[in-house]
Amino acid sequence: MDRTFVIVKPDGVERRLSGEILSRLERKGLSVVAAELRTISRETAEVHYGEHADKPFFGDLVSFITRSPSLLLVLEGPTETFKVVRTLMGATNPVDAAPGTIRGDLGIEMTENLIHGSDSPEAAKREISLFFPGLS
Ligand code: IDP
Ligand code: MG
Repeated sequence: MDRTFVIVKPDGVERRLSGEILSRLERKGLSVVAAELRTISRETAEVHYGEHADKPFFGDLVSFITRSPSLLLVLEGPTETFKVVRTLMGATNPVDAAPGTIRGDLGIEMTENLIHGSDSPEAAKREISLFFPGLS
């Protein structure tokens, strides 16, 4: 089985959409391997979003992702799980995200786009280790 890492971001939990979002991922055929409601620390957020450290929105991004609890998920499916999740998520900017996707159906603003999903198998491995170091 193939695993990826997902975050229902603070806006999704605050809006009580964590069940809706997890339900969409489960209905697609993915299984929950690990789940935790956790307020992400600033240190972890800075490592997680390290690729964006030089972007003008980095400070706001770290403040946003740490502002209240997120639902952290490790999900498993038969193949290309990261891509399955990315397809269900929709485009980064919810304004551009297709109807039927999580961001397309549930969001409007780029800074409050509900969900993170690893963007490659390598990122999935790295992010699972960062957030769930004890997971075998
Ligand atoms: P992704 O979440 O679809 O993988 P990334 O490009 O990796 O998109 O960006 C990470 C997160 O940073 C996005 O989900 C979004 O919340 C935020 N972000 C990306 N680009 C911008 C921007 O131009 N302005 C503000 N926030 C942004
Ligand atoms: Mg990304």
